[in-house]
Amino acid sequence: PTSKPRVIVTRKLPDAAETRMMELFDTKLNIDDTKMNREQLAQAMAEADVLVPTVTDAIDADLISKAGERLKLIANFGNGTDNIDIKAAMDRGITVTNTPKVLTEDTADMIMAMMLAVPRRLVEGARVMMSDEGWEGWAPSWMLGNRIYGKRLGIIGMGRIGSAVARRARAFGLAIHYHNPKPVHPELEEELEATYWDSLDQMLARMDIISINCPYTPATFHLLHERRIKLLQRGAYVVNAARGEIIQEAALIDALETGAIAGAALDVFEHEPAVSPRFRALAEKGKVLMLPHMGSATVEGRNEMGDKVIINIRTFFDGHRPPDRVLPRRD
Ligand code: 8YV
Repeated sequence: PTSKPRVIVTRKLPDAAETRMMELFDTKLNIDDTKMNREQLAQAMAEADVLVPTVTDAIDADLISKAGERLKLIANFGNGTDNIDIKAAMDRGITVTNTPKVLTEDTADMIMAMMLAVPRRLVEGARVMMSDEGWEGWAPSWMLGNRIYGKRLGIIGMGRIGSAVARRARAFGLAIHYHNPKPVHPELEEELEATYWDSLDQMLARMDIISINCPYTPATFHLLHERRIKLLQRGAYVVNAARGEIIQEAALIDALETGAIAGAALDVFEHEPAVSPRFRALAEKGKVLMLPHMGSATVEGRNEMGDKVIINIRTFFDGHRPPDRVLPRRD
């Protein structure tokens, strides 16, 4: 018997985090990094004092209702907590934490790369250089993309990541517009020279680029649905490194196939890791850039996420409120 909390980690984490967790807690790791199925998750939740899941583990109300008496903390290795039913956890007296802030800048960097890549045809160009045929040489009207500078960027969700994107985008000469449940602090709005749109519909109709930066909640499921996608301009680009479920994917694909919008850069998908073959066909044509949910994937960021998980667990078992406690949303 040990007085250390029993911590079960669902996926392989950075080495440093795992080593530290082994020292501090009675830790069960997942060295193979094989995704746990429902029964394995239920088993883990029956034995653990603390579960450390990731975005690939759906910790729903049903699993939570079957959790063991001793499960007291779900310390998510990730910022988004849409994988966890926080209300159900709270009702059972289980605290939920996440790993905010440490992945903000990395994710914003990736969003900028995505935002530039499709209009400026980065992948198409790189593909030419890697092909057997090779490069035939410069030509005045070859590989022409679309200008970014001076365009209007509409950010859906001006939180930490949205603001970090806005700061970068300003340096690229983009005009910042945003839609949020409510306007951000006037000082931040002034710093970003950002224009607030109360009406998402009205903003969508006027933007050149849309970046999705809101959390996925019941209120944002298919926020960008068919009718709203139809409001977008013909030359518009959509960037999504938030959650796939926020876009009605079938409607986005229709708009891309018919040329109703110009392109999309997507790091997340509605049914990931499955991806529609129609998306792949669009990617072949350079209309879509698809990335495998790697927006926050840096060595530094993952280590810092590990540190956060550990601090949250330690603070909790020291009898204090963990720094990154997550409460259920009111919407
Ligand atoms: C993480 C993410 O890789 O943190 C998030 O919300 O989507 C990703 O950046 C993932 O959550 C790890 O659980």
